[in-house]
Amino acid sequence: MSAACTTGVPAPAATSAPTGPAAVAAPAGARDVGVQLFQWTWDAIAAECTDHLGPAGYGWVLTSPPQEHVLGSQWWTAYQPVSYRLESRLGTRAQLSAMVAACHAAGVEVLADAVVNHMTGKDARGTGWAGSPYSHYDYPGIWSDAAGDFHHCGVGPADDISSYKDAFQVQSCELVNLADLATGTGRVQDGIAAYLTDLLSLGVDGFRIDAAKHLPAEDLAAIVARLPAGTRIVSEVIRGTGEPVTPEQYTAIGDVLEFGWGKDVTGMVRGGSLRLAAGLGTGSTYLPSDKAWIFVENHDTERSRSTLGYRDGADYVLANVLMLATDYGRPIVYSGYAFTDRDAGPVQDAAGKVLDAQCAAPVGPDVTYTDGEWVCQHRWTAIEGMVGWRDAVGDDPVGDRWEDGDAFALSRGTRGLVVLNGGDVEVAAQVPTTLSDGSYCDVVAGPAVDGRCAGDPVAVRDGVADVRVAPHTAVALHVGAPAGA
Ligand code: LAG
Ligand code: CA
Repeated sequence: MSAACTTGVPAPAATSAPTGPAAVAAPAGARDVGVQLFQWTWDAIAAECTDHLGPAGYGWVLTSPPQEHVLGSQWWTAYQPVSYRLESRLGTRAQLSAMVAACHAAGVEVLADAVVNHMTGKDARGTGWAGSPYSHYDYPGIWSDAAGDFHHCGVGPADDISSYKDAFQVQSCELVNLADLATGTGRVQDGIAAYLTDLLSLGVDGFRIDAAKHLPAEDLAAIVARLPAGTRIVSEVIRGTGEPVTPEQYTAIGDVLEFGWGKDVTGMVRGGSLRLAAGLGTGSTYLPSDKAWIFVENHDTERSRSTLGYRDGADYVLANVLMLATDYGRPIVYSGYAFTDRDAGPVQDAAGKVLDAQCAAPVGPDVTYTDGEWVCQHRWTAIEGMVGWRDAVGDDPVGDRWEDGDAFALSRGTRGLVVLNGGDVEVAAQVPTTLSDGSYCDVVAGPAVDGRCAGDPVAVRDGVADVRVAPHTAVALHVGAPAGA
């Protein structure tokens, strides 16, 4: 597929190897869409950056945790670090390094999931993926109880968090029995910073801080202060009603995941009124836009089914279209594999190494996926088309809004218009727009081939777009995708 046809935005020029995190920062408003490639191997991510993410206009990729982990087939072994060796069932250090280089050459930044609040959660001793021996509170050469490296909060019999209304418990007790690092000590801060610095030395651009809510903000700030300025940090702080630890407490450190957005769009869609979602992000209940990273789902909400997911088909696509159209926050597309069992890991070989992802064929909202198949939401026509749309509108703000029944439109300055129809009947409407007169391709319907739109071309005349939008679909036009170009 040609990038020029899809997006009108030229593929990024190959850049020389960046020298540090600041060197690859994207200009504000351009290529700011990320994708979480959940449980993808380093080799598979490298190929995806070159073949799809770069050409489609994705600006960055979030990987699963790269450090040595406990053994087991479940996906969540990655969230139980045994050491900070960059050796996991997703690949070796060399493969990780090669992946970062390949992604950078494709114009895609790399963020790693950094598990720094805790180590393992098993009471029995064991050996990690790379052969390191460990027990619950002893990681030879790294952390030990003898050195005071773990919290033992003394609440309840097992030191587990039992109340999220108590900040001390949330931050100093154990999250599901995971050995909680004493992140207030200089020794632990140095050790964690050394791990993150090692990742930066391979060219990684920044980090999702896993379970950031469970680290006091001042501890995380002390760790981040040990990293070079410009390192991208996005803290995972799940917003909870009435909880003392809030996402806002982490904004001085870097950016923060805004869980409210995906939760609210899901509630509106499930309640049958997508139209209400038009205004998401305009109130004051979320993080400030320049700090917020938004998503329809992540690997946890996909499993708890607390948000829309791939099984929701057309409505899930609409939520993604809206996320990519809004000027609130920075969007992250999620891409995973099909599952029935919540714990099921990705497909592995006999030794437990994850097999390189290969997208199901075809992919899209109407496909039924077999367990283990890679759903590749980031390649779905409508989602990929909207990534190009977003790159084309850049930092133009949301302009005129329009609505009619269950349909509504958002425009972004003079560069893009999207019309979403959450209802059960087709909408045919004259939608006001500041796009110049002409004929445009609908990029939700698919990329143009040889200058011919995949869907019906849409005419704009005298500041009005003449659109037909089928039930539970969207139509999106932008200056980079004129019809017949
Ligand atoms: C996260 N963010 O704060 C991750 O997004 C989330 O996926 C992680 O939980 C969690 N924090 C810890 O990093 C995942 C699974 C848990 C799993 C945990 C540790 O959702 O189910 O716990 O990773 O692997 C599992 C078992 C527990 C058990 C624990 C310790 O499910 O029953 O107590 O392991 O053995
Ligand atoms: Ca903690």
